Amino acid sequence: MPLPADVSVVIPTYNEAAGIEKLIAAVSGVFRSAGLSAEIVIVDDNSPDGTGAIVERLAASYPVRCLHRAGKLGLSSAVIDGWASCAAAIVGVMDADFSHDPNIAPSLVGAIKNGDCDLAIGSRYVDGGGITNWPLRRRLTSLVAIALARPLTRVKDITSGYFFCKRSVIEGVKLDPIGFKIGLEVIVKGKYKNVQEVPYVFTDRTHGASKLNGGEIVNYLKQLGKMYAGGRRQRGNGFGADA
Ligand SMILES: Nc1nc2c(ncn2[C@@H]2O[C@H](COP(=O)(O)OP(=O)(O)O)[C@@H](O)[C@H]2O)c(=O)[nH]1
Ligand SMILES: [Mg+2]
Repeated sequence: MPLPADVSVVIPTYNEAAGIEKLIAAVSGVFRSAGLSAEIVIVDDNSPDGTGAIVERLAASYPVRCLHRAGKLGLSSAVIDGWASCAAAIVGVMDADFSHDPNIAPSLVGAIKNGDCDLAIGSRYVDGGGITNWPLRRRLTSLVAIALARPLTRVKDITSGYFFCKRSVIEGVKLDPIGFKIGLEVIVKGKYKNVQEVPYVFTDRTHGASKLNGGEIVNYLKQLGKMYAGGRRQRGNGFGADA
């Protein structure tokens, strides 16, 4: 058996055929340039546009493998299934649509590797971070979503979908697969001492269509409701330098 990579980055996909090769090339290139051994784990939900087959083909040229699921089962459960298949000491997640700037991935992983934190989050809401070309409605939704979760944590970008953590942060933690916000699950329930937020500028997708719909807002409210009901207030839970 080959040694596991230092880092496994899970990328959930549903109909991302148009941009997936470019993304895999970019992510693997960024890690290689930073001297990090990384595997990319695509979790594809039987995309009708053939994303899964494209990834299978790319596995000959890039450090990527594809987990195939039978149908569209949701973003968070895709990430959880992806992580369950990983052996690396550091695991992470990013979207397939270039919204999450691959260039900051080495900084996120580096912050964990050099002992600064156990959880490193790509953040739109710390100095240097931001959002381009999101319609006003989407920006407002994001700000309201964050305001609603504010009492749960001191992390600024609570709904970030771009982060890395030590495996131990999520090991044995029951993550609820509801909805889109796997980051919130990890931020609130994960076992970590220190967290760091690394700024990046979120760009809206240029290929394909968003899978976020009104139903996800309801799911988010359900997810929050469960967290508040569970009394999982984590204020002061191991927050370190960044807080
Ligand atoms: N495997 C899987 N991936 C999904 C699903 N829904 C969304 N995704 C992926 O999750 C990421 C985020 O979705 P996206 O549509 O960009 O959401 P948005 O950025 O909030 O508009 C993308 O890489 C999608 O392809 C799903 O049900 N299953
Ligand atoms: Mg997106």
